[in-house]
Parts: sequence; structure tokens; C-alpha cells
Amino acid sequence: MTAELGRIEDLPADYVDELRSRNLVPLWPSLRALLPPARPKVNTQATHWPYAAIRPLLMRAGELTPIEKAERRVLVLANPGHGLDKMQASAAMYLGMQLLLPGEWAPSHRHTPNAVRMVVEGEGAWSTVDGEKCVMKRGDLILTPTGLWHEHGHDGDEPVVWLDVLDLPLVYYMEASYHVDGGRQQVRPAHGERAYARGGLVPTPVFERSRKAYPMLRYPWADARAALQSLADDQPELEAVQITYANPETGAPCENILGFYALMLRPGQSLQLPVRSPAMVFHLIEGAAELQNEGQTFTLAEADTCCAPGYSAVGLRNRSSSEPAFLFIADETPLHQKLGVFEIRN
Ligand code: 1HN
Repeated sequence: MTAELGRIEDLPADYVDELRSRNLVPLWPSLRALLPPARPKVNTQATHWPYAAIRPLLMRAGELTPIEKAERRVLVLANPGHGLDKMQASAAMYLGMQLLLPGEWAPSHRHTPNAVRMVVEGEGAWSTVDGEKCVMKRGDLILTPTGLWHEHGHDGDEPVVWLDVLDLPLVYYMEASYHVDGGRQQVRPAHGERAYARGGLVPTPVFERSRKAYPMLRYPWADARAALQSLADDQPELEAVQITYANPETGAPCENILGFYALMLRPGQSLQLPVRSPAMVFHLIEGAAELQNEGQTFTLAEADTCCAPGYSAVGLRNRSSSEPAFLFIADETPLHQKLGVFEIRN
């Protein structure tokens, strides 16, 4: 059994005052709060952000605030468990819905937090990352890893919206978050998604080895969807039809801190995920789904986003009995694994 420890009130006030005047604090009154028994104190609350609620507010932001006054026109998906002003979805994840209107340009910069974009709607926008022009189509995943220049532009004629996922809360907490502004990037012709278009076949320069830490910056949805579909067809017994967005040179997660995945739920499928330490974010790319977490049930429509805390069970269900459902997932697994705190509890 866990013993009761002494409280701050048990100590003479003059003693506590003297400690504090010397920048000292007794540990024992706070020890149980710092290390709760068996399971951490988790602030992240299961939260659902329906796209039907976000979209009109985002379009209104497009009318209210010109891009020059926003630089990035984003509504942040803030978890109430952390307090909305903290603008975090979980301990390490930030989420935002970004709007770019035809003809707009979001200028080039680079920063220490890692980002990805998951394209939600619209055509004609592009993101230039490290000199590589990445077209944005629904369901595409585009990386902007730490330190790489990135800017967004739009040559089309309809609003384009994407979901930003960053490890900003973690990098900010580490007092390592900053940005640098830059000029327009020189666009280079090469594209990682073409060089690495076939699994297991990796470009092999004879005269020089590519030293790029992030060789592939755009993961087209058409390829990810086809990979899930062939996996499901090839392995009819496979319970979780899931792929990881990986660095094609190393097989490691495509970014250092957060992990990114796509999951297919077969028609009518229910899937109980194991209880794991990292928090997770779910974004429905295609289909109709339901998510259960800690006694709550969220009905997900296309383009809805949801988060679930770590150390809790998540259940997913495809609401359609005839069509598959496709989810984009972001989580804190690479971070937990690198720190040695990753756990699966089932
Ligand atoms: C950022 O650079 C972008 O480049 C989007 O589109 C969202 C949120 C916080 C900090 C930097 C972008 C961001 C961000």
C-alpha cells in the first residue's frame, strides 16, 4: 500500500518561508502528485472536432483576416483538458486547420518544431518544402520536418484546407521553439514521391550517396490508399490493416517525434486498439466511423478529427457495412520509444 506522506501544512510556516527564500522546496508533500500510483495523471481529454463546425468558422476567418495579417490562417484544435489557451491537443501534439484561398501565399520560413499537413479539401494549392514543390490533394501527407524551409501557395480557384500536426507543445516546453523567416525558395525538379514510388526499391547513386535526412516529403493519398487496399486483399485475416508513413531510406518513422499512420477499417469492422502510453489523433479521410474512448462515443464524418489520451482503450468501428473507412492517425509513439517510456498494457 502507498503510505500517506507529510503535507506542507504539517511544517512550521517560518521553516517553509525560509526554505522558499533560499529557493528550496520540500519534495515529500508533492511526491505522490509527481508520481501517481500505477497510472500517470493525464490532462488530455478525448475530444471531437467535427469538420462541419470548423469549416464555416474557418471560411469566416478567410473574410475577417487577410493572409498578410495571419501569415498562417489557422484555427487551433485545442484540448479543453489542457486549457484552450495552451493550444495543444495532447502533451506533445498540436493540431490546426489551415485555410489558404486562391491566389494567397504563406511566406517561407523554417522552425525547430516538426510539422506535417494532411490535406482535407480543395485543389490547386502547393507547399514548397526544402525546394521541392509538393502539390496538395485530399488525403496527401506532406512533411515539413525540423529546420526545412516551407511556404504555401495557391494557383487554383477554390478554398484549400489542411490539418497541421506539429510537435510544438513538446518543443516549446523544451524551450527549443523558434523560427527564421526566409525569401522565396528556389524550386528544384526532383520529387521524393517519384524516386521512392515503389516499396523496397531505393535510388542508389553510384557516385554519391544522398545524405538527405528526409528523402520523401510528400506521401500521395492514392499510393497510401492503394497500399492499404492491397494489404487488406492479400491478408483477409489481418485484423488491423495499417501502414506507417516511414522514411524510405531507413524504414524509421518519417519524423523524429510524432508517428503517422493510415488505417483501413473493412466494411462493418470493429477494432479494439491495445492500451498504450502515447496519446493518439484520428482524422477520417474517407468513409463513416465511430470512436469509443473512456465511456464516450464519437460519430465521425469525413474530415472530422478526434483525439484520445494515452493509457486508455480506443475502439473504432466502421459505420458502413458496404464501404471501407480510411483514417489518418498521428501519435506520440516515436517520442515514447526514444525516451524509453513506451508501454503496451494488454
Ligand atoms: C507553421 O509554420 C505552419 O507553416 C502551420 O503552415 C501551423 C503552428 C505553429 C507554429 C508554426 C505552416 C503552425 C506553424
